[in-house]
Amino acid sequence: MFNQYQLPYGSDALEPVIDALTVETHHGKHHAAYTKNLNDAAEKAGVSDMDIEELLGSLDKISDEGLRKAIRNNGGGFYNHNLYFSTIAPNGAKEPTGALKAKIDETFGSFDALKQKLTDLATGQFGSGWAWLSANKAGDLMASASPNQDNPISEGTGFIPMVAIDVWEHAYYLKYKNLRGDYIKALFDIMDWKAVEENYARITK
Ligand code: MN3
Repeated sequence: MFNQYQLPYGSDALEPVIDALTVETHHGKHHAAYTKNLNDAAEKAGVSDMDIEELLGSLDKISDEGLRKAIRNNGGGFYNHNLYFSTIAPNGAKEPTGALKAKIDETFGSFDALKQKLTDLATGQFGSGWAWLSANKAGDLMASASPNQDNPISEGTGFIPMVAIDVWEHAYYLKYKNLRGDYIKALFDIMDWKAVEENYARITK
């Protein structure tokens, strides 16, 4: 059984960056549907007890093509949104510190350069998808983008995502309409880098 991340903040808590109706629709409808559809497909495939990262990293072991596709899409949707909603917050830490900050500076030059890189990847992702900051067990960092509900785990990169930028239109269209760039710029204002640092510590432990 896979459990949807429950928001520790109210649906209006991310205003004005993300409006309450978008949070309610995104978390309460889209994310909830991915979770339900994942649980249905996982039960049929006999993989309900697997860890989600392990499951997304071994999709080729699911022999039924329809179930494999359902778990790739809905398992990705479940996992990606758990990450997205758990790394944004009304009063999150505005910048990384410690080991993560040092690695960002080493890899990308600066925190601002990383934000620019993620912005370029997110605005450049054609159609629906995501931009990511990921880490591997050795602590290396990778910035990348994926289509649909894919992510660096289902793509077999060996990296685990720790920052998720959702650029599906359902994430921003009610408020930002076609202005994806404005949404991405604003999204950085509510990212919680303390939560990201906790992800980095977990991935590299
Ligand atoms: Mn979404």
